Amino acid sequence: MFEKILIANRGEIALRVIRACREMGIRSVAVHSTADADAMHVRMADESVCIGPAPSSESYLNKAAIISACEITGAQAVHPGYGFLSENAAFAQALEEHGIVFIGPRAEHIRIMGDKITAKETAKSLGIPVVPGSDCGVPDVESAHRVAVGMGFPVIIKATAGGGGRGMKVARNAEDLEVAFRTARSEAKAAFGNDEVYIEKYLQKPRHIEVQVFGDGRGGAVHLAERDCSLQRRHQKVFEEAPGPAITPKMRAEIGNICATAMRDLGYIGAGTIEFLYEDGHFYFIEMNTRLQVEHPVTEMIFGVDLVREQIRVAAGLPMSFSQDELEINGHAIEVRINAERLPNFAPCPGKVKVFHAPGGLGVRMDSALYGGYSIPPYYDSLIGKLIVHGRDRPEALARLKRALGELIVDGVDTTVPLFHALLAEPEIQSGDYTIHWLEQWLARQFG
Ligand code: MV4
Repeated sequence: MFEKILIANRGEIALRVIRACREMGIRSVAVHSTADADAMHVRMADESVCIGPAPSSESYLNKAAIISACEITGAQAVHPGYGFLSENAAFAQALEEHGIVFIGPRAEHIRIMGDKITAKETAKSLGIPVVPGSDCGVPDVESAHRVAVGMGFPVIIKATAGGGGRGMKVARNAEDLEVAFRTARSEAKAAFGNDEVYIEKYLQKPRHIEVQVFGDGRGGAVHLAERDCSLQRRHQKVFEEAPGPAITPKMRAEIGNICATAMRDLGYIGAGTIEFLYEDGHFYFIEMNTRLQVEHPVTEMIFGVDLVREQIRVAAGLPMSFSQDELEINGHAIEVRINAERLPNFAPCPGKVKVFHAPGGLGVRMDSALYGGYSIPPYYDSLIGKLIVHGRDRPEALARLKRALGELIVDGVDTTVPLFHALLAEPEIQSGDYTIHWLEQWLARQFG
């Protein structure tokens, strides 16, 4: 096992990894920008190294500085958390070339899933159901037209290098197609420096369902059911739950086994998430994330497993500490993302936190790097905490969420907490009857 791990991240996810390290008797190294000298992850780690100035391009994304920090401190492995370098194949490869272990999948698997056409092709060849579409890059409007007419409108045009919603355009009919195609291309070029696009049948009222998978890279792979992350605003998740309220045990076992088998065949190492759109009883693969996700705690809560510990184990060449038969869902978990943002526009609201009080009690988990007196810097994303609740069933988890939100105090900055109080009063949230469009439509009704 590693003696020392460097965490190439900040905020709550850095604490999450430090905690797993400490329980495993592994020393932790924090890295930080000059803007984060007073951050909790720096205080909580065993050691810390300043790796650059405030902009993440010069610090948390600075591969050379992070590798130097490993060499200075003698860290044998790097945990990338989520975001930043977590899905950067070149970083995983550079670490390997320096004899440092990347705690994540092999660079090759990161690369395959980073290109959305290759990802889809790979998924399809592994037996995962995919959204009907062009199955390869579409070079011009004429080809786009042929593909679209072939499968029927509406269609969606997506950037090959995209993901997470950037560079997507819907064409409702043949008249819309040319503008949608050209706009998608130029946005893709501007955002990713690659103007390749592909086309899919547009699903009109799906849910976003993602299957958690985990592999040991040596012929072992399991699934840990799904999360429903349909409640999003501008492709940012705000509320996530496991298991999915619309998914039956039979469907869960079917799609879960397909995903686990696919990961076994791929020789996948570590944690991964296979994203689907789910509509009318069918799953359609859209993307795979080759990292630990923000919302991983809801899965941990219903299975009682520590996913970061497992990531570290398999990266060190040890087997996973559970098999598929030992994984059983217990109850229901919900996560809400607490952002330092001002409603109704969700404008970032950095600044000094005067008082911070985290909720507690049975079935309550608060993952946050806040403390009273901390100044939230303006340079990074606005996530300041995740409140995760677990109950014996969904109604109990909802009641516990309401109770815990009432205990949370964040004084000094605006947060998204009032949004969750309002959401919990909605019948569709109480019943679990929502799609990927529900939240944006609700926000439009509330705030116009
Ligand atoms: C789609 C879709 C409908 N049909 N693909 C948005 C983010 C990216 N991961 C995929 N996305 C979508 N792909 C087809 N064929 C609708 C979306 C989508 C969406 C997906 C998940 C969660 C929220 C969403 C909000 C708008 C659009």
